[in-house]
Amino acid sequence: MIIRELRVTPVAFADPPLLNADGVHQPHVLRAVVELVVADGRGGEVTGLGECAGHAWQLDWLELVGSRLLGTSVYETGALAGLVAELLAGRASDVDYGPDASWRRWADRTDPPESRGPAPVPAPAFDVRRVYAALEVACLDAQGRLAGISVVDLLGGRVRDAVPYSGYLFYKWPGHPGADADEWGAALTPDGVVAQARRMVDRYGFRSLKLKGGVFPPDEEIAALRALRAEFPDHPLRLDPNGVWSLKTALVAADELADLLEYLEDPVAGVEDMAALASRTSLPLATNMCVTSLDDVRTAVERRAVRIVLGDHHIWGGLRAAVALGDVCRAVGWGLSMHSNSHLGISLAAMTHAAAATAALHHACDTHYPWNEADDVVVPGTLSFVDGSVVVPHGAGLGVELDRAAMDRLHDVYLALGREHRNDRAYLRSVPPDFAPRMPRR
Ligand code: GKR
Ligand code: MG
Repeated sequence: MIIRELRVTPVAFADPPLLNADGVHQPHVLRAVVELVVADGRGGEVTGLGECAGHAWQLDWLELVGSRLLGTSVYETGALAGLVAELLAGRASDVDYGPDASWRRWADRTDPPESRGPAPVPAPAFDVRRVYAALEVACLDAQGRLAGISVVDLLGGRVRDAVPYSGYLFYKWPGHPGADADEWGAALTPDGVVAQARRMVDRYGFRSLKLKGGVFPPDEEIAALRALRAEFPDHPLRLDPNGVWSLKTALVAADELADLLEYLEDPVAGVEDMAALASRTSLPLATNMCVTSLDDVRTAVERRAVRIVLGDHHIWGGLRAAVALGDVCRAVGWGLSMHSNSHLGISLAAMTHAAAATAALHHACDTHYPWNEADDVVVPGTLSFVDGSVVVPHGAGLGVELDRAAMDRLHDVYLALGREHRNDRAYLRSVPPDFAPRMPRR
């Protein structure tokens, strides 16, 4: 079953002004839809779907790999991983990440350097895995379509029929500057966060809640968690400041949060500060920032830095790697959760298949999908949240179909934008000072 064509279509979909430690989400998220056209051996073909971030470098690298994929077998994902690594080896330093690519430039953050750990700049291998992951998902989707079986079965079979997700709460402006308020409205106070959570829970049935923190001073974020606890006495709660707290701040905050949280995610940056905090709090610490590959496991275990890791197939190198992470976590005694970034339905389906095949995953997974579901590229009807969970799609492969008209529309949006990178920080800085309410900085 030979690969005939790789099509990569960059798209841009609408996103609300969600605040994070780095800035604020821009009005559109850049993603890419990967289509792998494979001969079915009977004179026809199937198309496997994948999805990844739409940064310019990722598109360039997919294009580079695409030209060498043609004629290879869709079943040989091991060889594909080797090919991707070989073609992309050493390329990270050649890539133009843009003059103000904030996600790469933690070094120019405004908080004092002594309050930070090592900058979480991804190693080249990190980027290579991200390219491979999109292709591996498309290969598995195609394999499933060819065999008439589900991706979860290619991953070893399901251990659950439906995957629980957490409601992912964000501090939020009422709308993008210059635009009307969106349907979610503002969330800039504890009451605003609770109202957002109420809406999420009522609409999707989430049974766990995560607040993206690192936006306001810690005591305000702790107040929001207390308000959530009062409103949702039985929901496990999480807070994720994305590593921007100093160790000193985190020690105080951890004491206050000890009776409130299921886990505290990346309160400080770097494995050493996480370890220092872990040794002085009973609160479980989780990460998707200081353990992002197998290379990080040994140090994190030795330093006892974390108790929960958030996997993510986009980052760990595909669905099989995401499932295998469960075995690693079980072996070293870590809990496993799942990280998310803004994504479309192809990735939600992929995340759901991986989680359904991972016995060691005992925490509800993160997803940004409720923020973006109105602008999806998959045919509606397959993916929905019931009691906070997504039922594993039943069809062959990922079980979702591409809505080509929707993809074309979002591709036109991408072209009209003319933007090639995500830059939350530049967007925050571009907001006129008289826009109210302006995000307070620490
Ligand atoms: O979407 O603003 C966001 C998040 O901050 C995202 O970029 C993070 O990667 O959700 C993520 C996390 O858990 O760190
Ligand atoms: Mg996180």
